[in-house]
Amino acid sequence: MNQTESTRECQPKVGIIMGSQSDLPKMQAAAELLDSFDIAYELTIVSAHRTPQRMVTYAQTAQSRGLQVIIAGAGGAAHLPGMVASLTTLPVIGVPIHSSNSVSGWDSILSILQMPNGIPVATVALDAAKNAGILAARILGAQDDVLTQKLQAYQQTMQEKVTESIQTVAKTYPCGFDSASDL
Ligand code: RP5
Repeated sequence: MNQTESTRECQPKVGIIMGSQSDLPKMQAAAELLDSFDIAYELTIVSAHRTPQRMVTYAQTAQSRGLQVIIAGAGGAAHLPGMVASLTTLPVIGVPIHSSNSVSGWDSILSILQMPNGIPVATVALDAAKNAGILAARILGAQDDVLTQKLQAYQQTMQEKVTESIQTVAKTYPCGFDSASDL
């Protein structure tokens, strides 16, 4: 493999950022999901409050560096996703983190969710970094048939698992619903 091919294959399409290393145990689920779909990403720490200039530089250079989606996780006074969204036109997915300085998690949920009109952040559930990865894959999949097929296979696998669990439960709790239909 030559250098050009190597560079192209490693070109990150998704930027995963978080306010602190303490967020990583939860945010790594987004990275694992992207790995499973062979989507190249970069991952680093960008703190809105402790490294504000780094946040500005990261967000303002993200698109020119080839990123197409940003996943931003933060806890407590979680300003990182919203501020990054204000500094780029890329789609930003926010992950509220239940962190050491969270009151209950609602603080970070509402900080990320309640954005003003004009600057949206696609907010996933508390600690739901995996869903942020899936959402990033879906955004990229809109322009990528191979990725769309992988996403369809992923959903099919989930459906099959639920079907298996329905059959398992039905053995213990028989019910008329399933026996009366082909569902
Ligand atoms: C937020 O403060 C970070 O995103 C993290 O969730 C939280 C706590 O950070 P540390 O004090 O653990 O570095 O900005």
